[in-house]
Amino acid sequence: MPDLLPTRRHVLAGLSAAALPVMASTPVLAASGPSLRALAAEKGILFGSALSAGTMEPAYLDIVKAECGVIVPENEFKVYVIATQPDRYNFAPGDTIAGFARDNGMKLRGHTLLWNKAEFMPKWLLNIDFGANPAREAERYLRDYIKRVCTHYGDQVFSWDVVNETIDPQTGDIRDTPFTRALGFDCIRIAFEAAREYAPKAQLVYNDYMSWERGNETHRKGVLKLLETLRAKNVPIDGFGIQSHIGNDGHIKEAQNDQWRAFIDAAVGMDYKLLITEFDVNDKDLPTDTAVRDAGVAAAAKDYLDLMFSYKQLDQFLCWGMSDNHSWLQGWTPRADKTPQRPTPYDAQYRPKPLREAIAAALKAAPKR
Ligand code: 9MR
Repeated sequence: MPDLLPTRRHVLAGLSAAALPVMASTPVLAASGPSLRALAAEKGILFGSALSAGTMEPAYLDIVKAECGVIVPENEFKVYVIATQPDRYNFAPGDTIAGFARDNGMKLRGHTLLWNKAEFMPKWLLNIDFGANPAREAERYLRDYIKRVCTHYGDQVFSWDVVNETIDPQTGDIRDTPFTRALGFDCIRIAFEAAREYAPKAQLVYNDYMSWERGNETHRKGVLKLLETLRAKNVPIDGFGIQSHIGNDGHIKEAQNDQWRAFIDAAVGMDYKLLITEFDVNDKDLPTDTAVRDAGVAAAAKDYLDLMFSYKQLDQFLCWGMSDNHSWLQGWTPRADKTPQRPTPYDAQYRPKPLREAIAAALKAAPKR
């Protein structure tokens, strides 16, 4: 039986989804046929989405429950939520998401133990004084933080983004943060070692946003160098999370397929598992017209996913939100024409879009892993 059906009213009225009024009580006008979770599972892929504690209204959760087999907290496991002050740990927002996953039989990913980017550290941590022996104190802090977070969530988190975005896309080098100033590359090693120690059953992942479009060459090079170094130094790491915010640099039509394949080939050649961790499609260089835009988004997604699913090392695929109204892109990279972005599988009224069809088609075409 399909997971979701059009509503009776929808069918009886013979209306197109777009013509329906939106009411608070409107049931989900979701896709008919198998869920994305089921389509993915047939190919050995786990499908899911980010979920944020602030967007848990019932109609949205209906979509998440119908479509997803795995959830990742969008912000609630980040250090700026958990550790707003030194020696204070607030797990309440993260527990809300973890509870939802558990109650609904979904797996849980963790994002992220070390987001090694100054911009996303709480102010107190950014200005931290590691004292007379900064390397020792920075290591002590990092290990202790990772221990607290990993032991709090225990085995429920089956896969951790241990380190996120530590490569500067402009230089290809490791970013400058309080941890790299005190420890250099060692902070990355320490983070993975602590994660292995305190989350011994979890898959450990490096996650970053280098993309397949023009303009990402230096970023890709830097990430590859990092992946090589991690292997050369025997750092405990299992997977490479490719965020997949495609179109994000405004070059949606300028994919560098050959360079991208060479990049992924190199990662799998080093025996990394692959994950799509944060998929969405930024439509800011597509025209205003909704139909044209949705078609452009769907086409870019199909091309991208066909390429990615051709790698059997890829067995997790998460969207960064399931509906347009809950996408980070609305606030972060608004369109010049001021219309809302349409980057996710469902629109703001929770109706499935051509992007959902493209995802379903790519999953159906994917080889089994
Ligand atoms: O979607 C997230 C947004 O709500 C937050 O304000 C922002 C800063 O914490 O982070 C966004 O998620 C990012 C993710 O954690 C890492 N990769 C890029 C994502 C989009 O910016």
